Amino acid sequence: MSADGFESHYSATDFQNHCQVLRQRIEDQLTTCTQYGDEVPPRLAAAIRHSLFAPAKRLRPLLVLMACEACGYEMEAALPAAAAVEFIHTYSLIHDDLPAMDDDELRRGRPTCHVAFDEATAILAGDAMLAQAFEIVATNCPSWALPGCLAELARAAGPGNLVGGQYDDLNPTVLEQSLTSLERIHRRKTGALIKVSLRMGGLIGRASAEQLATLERYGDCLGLAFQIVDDLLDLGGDETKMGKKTRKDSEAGKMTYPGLLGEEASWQRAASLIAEARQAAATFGPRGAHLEALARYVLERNH
Ligand code: GRG
Repeated sequence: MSADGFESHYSATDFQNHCQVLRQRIEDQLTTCTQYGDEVPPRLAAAIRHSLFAPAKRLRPLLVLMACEACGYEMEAALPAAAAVEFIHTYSLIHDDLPAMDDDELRRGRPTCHVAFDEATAILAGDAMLAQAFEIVATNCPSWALPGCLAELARAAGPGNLVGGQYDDLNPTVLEQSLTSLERIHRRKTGALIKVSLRMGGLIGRASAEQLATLERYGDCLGLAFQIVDDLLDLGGDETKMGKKTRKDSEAGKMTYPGLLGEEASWQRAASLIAEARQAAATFGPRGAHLEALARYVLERNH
């Protein structure tokens, strides 16, 4: 039993080792997905690989695999969905970094796609990755999960979630300076992809309705906590470890959790969300141990 009262099934080292094994499987799947033929312009392929294979945590694909595992199903079946969600996440980072949006020069420790290549190439690399994500799911997802995965992934990436959340984040109004509107933005901009990762893993893992609801609750808490920690790291994190410019949001006067709640209360809110996520993971018994450990990592991460 750990100091905070939760039973720990794995040591931190065991968990890190397990994540390394899963990450290698994810990298292999991403490599397979980027074996392009002559019809793909080489420079476009290079731009996609530049952003996709820069050092990244692979949080969302890990969630797909761990959710499938929590339901007791062979996680191999979830690898294509795991790759697809990383394609969509990477596309969103490439477009977010463009001059028309966040205008960033550093991402994942590398020059952003439009800096390393050019703006048109970065836009097209993102467009290509979004479309390819659906091809990956459509052609590789187990039949029982296919309609659900396609529809839910499209909804998470669409105007009511990822794109809508990004839109509101870019167009804040004075009226929106409240915790409710901040959480509304983040549930869509960051939370939706995290939640759909868990739901796709569950659908592929033949989860019951009750298990899917638990994964969703876990995802809700994890997604918000992830964003709060992101805001806190943006304020006090190490730029080299983060692989991107920090303090940008606070300097630009953007609405952030520490800005609205203060640092101490933000850490407390993140910790209580993570405790709730861990309780949800614990209902899967030992098979939920990796999800439980991952939630702990989200609170303790430094990049
Ligand atoms: C362009 C439609 C569109 C959406 C962009 C990704 C995004 C939405 C905005 C990025 C702004 C930001 C810093 C959001 C905070 C949460 C987040 C998505 C962080 C980056 O994800 P990580 O930490 O990164 O999982 P890695 O590189 O490890 O994958």
